[in-house]
Amino acid sequence: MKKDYPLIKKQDRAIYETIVEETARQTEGLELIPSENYTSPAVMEAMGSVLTNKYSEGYAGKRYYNGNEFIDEIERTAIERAKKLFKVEHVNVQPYSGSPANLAVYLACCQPGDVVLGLNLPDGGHLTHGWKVSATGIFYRTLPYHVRKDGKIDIDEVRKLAKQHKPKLIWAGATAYEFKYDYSEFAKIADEVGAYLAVDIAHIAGLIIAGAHPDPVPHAHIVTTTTHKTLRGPRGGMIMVTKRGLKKDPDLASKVDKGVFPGLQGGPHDHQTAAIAIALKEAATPEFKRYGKQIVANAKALAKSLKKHGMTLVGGGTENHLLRIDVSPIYGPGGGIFGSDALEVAGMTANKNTVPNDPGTPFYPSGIRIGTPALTTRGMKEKEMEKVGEWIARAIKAVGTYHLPSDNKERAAYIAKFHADSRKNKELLKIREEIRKFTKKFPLPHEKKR
Ligand code: DSN
Repeated sequence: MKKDYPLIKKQDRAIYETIVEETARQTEGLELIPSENYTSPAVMEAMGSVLTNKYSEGYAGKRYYNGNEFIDEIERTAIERAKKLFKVEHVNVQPYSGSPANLAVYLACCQPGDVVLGLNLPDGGHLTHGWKVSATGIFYRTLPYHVRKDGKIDIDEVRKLAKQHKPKLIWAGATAYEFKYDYSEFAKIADEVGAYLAVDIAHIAGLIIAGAHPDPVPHAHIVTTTTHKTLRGPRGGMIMVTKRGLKKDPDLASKVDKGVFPGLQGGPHDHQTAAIAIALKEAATPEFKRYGKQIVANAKALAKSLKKHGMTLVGGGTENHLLRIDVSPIYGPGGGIFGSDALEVAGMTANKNTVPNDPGTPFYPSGIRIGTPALTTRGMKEKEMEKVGEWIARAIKAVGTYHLPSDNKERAAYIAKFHADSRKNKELLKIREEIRKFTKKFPLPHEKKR
């Protein structure tokens, strides 16, 4: 299926041209951002459907607008599919994305000012797990726990903080974490202090379905996820309430629903709900299980290749879909920007990221975060990961002489010069050409013949 946009082309040349360019970027490069993926043509079709025209504030059978007979059916289908797939009691499929889903959990479980525990952002935690500049850190008394030197969550610190501060809510989950979670230990701690345990599986939802990561559902009260990462659906979010959640608080499902609407948002995005339903159907297939397992196998193969080519990895490797390269041995503190920009020039998209005990800052971190969900969707396997690891290492080393000036005033000019130089760097441009040729063998889902 070729993706043309004849109507946009005719009506709005400027937008058309940028879509064409973005399509080429997604096609000819290697997408390494672990929270991105290529969704299916069916999901994209739903996103462009007439469902985007409808308002449907409320829930199925209890709407504030008329004309929702078919929207109700779509939302019920999405909910039933999610309940079956994740084996949970209650699902809300309306959150616009992961951050609002998480904020709705605070509304359901806490009063403003209540204590909440979450993984520290520079250690890999998400903004919405209580980081100080997020609404969650502004309206609630959030306390961070950390990872140990080996990169794994310091569960003893979680227990100590919980006993000392008696949180209402404990988050387990991360946006940059390479290891499996001990959900049963989190659940014990939550029980010991009477807290709700919310597990954010945004990054690993697809791995859980595939059986490639432990399942939090038997342990958590609430599980939140985005739908566009390893789950490979449209951008969106879901909140799930488990049997354990309803046992702790029989009103939890209705508190969650009220947190989403009217707590946080008005009308749901019905085109997004239909696309989520489609993605959930796709995720229930044996093919998807193979996909989830291959993501992890690929990440392990990529870790092996990166180490072979001299890269230092946080925690020494990975148990899931993502890896962080600690580039401080190459660029010194705060040099992640040199690595991630060099990758971009070479045709690989990643993001600079903090590493545990980062000597830099969240804006100038010392790591690069990469992952395999999108490459795996294109059909790449372990053999290709060996090559990808080599390209990454070559690109990082190609600009290995750069170091972030410690003087703030010198930084802007230094980085501007780096940008100009890196765009002319022969080794990076050579890698880019090699990758452009290589990606032709791995079409995106919408390019495949059907
Ligand atoms: N969840 C983040 C990521 O992992 O990219 C974005 O908020």
